[in-house]
Amino acid sequence: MRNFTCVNDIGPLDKAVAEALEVKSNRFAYKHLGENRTLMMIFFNSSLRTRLSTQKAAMNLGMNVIVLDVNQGAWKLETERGVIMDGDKPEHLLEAIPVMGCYCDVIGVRSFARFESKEDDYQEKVINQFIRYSGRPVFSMEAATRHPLQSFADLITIEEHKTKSRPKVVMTWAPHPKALPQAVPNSFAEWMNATDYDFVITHPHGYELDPAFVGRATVEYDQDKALAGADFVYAKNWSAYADPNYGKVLSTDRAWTVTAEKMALTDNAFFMHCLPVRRNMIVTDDVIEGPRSLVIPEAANREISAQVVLKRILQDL
Ligand code: AN0
Ligand code: CP
Repeated sequence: MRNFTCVNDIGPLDKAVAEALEVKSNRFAYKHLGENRTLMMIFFNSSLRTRLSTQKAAMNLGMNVIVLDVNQGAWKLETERGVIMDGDKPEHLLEAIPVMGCYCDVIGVRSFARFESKEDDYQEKVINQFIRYSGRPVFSMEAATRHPLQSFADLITIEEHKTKSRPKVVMTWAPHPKALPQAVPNSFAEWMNATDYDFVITHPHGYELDPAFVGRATVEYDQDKALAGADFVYAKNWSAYADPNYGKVLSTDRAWTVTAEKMALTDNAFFMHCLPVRRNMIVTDDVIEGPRSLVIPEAANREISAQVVLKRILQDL
């Protein structure tokens, strides 16, 4: 593997899941693969799980790790070419990227949608510049439109817990006070569409995702109907995608919060969320703390998804 930014980069999902389970059962089997190799993780945005799980995965493979929080201690970076740099940004990404590439063998990048330009976000301008100018393999630690390490961990978690060959997986929008990217729901949809699961998306009117990500999913605007018979409930907030409301919060309607009453409509479904989660906005305390909540195993599988991706990148260096 050279770069990892979307589901297509991982190849057949059955093989990827089998490899993940093998890595999980013996996570130190490849501890020499990363010897004298350096991973550089670049964060333009905050993170708890991604930074810890990816560093742990790299250490399992014997790698050295450098972490840079761009907004804490590094020079502020200009990202647009052609700008007269007389403002507050002393350095351009076009120098910073190849410089970073000099000090490492593999680069992970977290760069969320900025909601300044839908075009820029959906063209993945930042991570694509890393791919183009770093001279190193690059993987996404959540870019503007996708969060593939999360989706891969979600898939592993579903495969570990499903009791039917084709489970019903329902991704539901849930309320949140701040404008969040579409990366997690886009990516989850992209990965679910690559399985043969029964996949349903439910959200209020106005929260339609990019049709390229919705794909073969069934879209149901009635959350109760969508939840009926579900085996997995995947909750997530996202801001509006459609123009003219791109990046806006249109509703914080707590009728969409995942409660025990909502979960009672399902077929004793598991509850999933990528975290961080706002309790009693997205999901009630009793549901997230309940016996069907998978949020912790899901987070634990982030180490595994990262390790499979790093292992494949190292094997192809
Ligand atoms: C981010 C998001 O919704 O994309 C990261 C999730 C993994 N969430 C927040 O910023 C709260
Ligand atoms: N799920 C996830 O990516 O969490 P962090 O934002 O804490 O990395």
